[in-house]
Amino acid sequence: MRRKSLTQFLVEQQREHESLPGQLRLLLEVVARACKRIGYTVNQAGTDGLLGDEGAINVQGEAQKRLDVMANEMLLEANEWGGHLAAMASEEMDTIHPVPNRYPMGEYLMMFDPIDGSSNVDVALSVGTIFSVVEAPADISGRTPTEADFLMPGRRQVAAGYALYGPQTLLVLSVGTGVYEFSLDRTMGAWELTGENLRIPKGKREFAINMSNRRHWSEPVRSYIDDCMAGKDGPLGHDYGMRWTGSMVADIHRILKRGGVFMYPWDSRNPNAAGKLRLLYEANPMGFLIEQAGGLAYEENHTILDIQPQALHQRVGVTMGDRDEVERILGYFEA
Ligand code: P6P
Repeated sequence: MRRKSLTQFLVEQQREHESLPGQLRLLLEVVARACKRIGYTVNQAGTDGLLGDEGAINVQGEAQKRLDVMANEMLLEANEWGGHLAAMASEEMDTIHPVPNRYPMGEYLMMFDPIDGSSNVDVALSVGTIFSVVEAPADISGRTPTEADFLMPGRRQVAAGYALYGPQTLLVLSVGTGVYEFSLDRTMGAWELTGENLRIPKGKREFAINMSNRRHWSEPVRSYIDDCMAGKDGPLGHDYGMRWTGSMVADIHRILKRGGVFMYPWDSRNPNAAGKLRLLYEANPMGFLIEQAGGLAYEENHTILDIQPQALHQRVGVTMGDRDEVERILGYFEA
């Protein structure tokens, strides 16, 4: 049977839910097309000589990959003329990118990480693009957008999602009515619906964390992971598996499909920065999807989506995934 296209899905969502206005539907279609282009570029990077560093350091203090810069340009170029957005912000850009005056200003703001986990590309491992959409402040059309306009809690997101460039090229998104997965049919270049209303499978005893950071973690995190490592004879009474791919998109996708929990917790290396991951470009959009799929997303003992951002590139500690497992971890913070 023919699968639904992304367009048909979004038109039906718009018809059934007033939460998907026409402008937002069109924005998501543009983002999907840009992600398709990024996916092709990533897939061809080896033969097209696009691997390696750009030779610059981004605002995060990370070596910028050539593909980080290209993917960022692709998202800016694809989204600035459509009249859906007032401005964009990117993990790869020092400050925001207002829509150029030659184009109409729209009613949404979009934040994105153009290629999350980009160092994986050089060794042919999965990477992804993460995006987050909020409604712009009502008065934005009469003025130039500012960084402050982006500093909204993740609870205000009207859409979020990611593209995963791996063995399959996938687009996973939510507009607040559940999580939906689309697979790229390369013969037609079309996104086809392959997963409806994804729910995190319960009971998968598997954690994703970079174990080499153990000495930097807080005591509750160390105790939880040590209890997981103790296996079925330990306090948790179960053997646990572990996965760590170096790409949040790949780890979160596995959790949406197979269960488990993802952690990049606060660590002592840089106490002011809380954790490594960025609130606006990684934790909020992924936290939105995880909650939409029945899971929980926390920084220590408070929900990520309710954090009031103080800065565009603010970092945050992250624990998200299976509701029961996250609640188990919360118990270590309350002990
Ligand atoms: P580490 C990629 O750089 C990223 O932001 C996430 O996608 C990923 O989960 C994490 O950092 C990997 O960090 O310290 O293990 O390299």
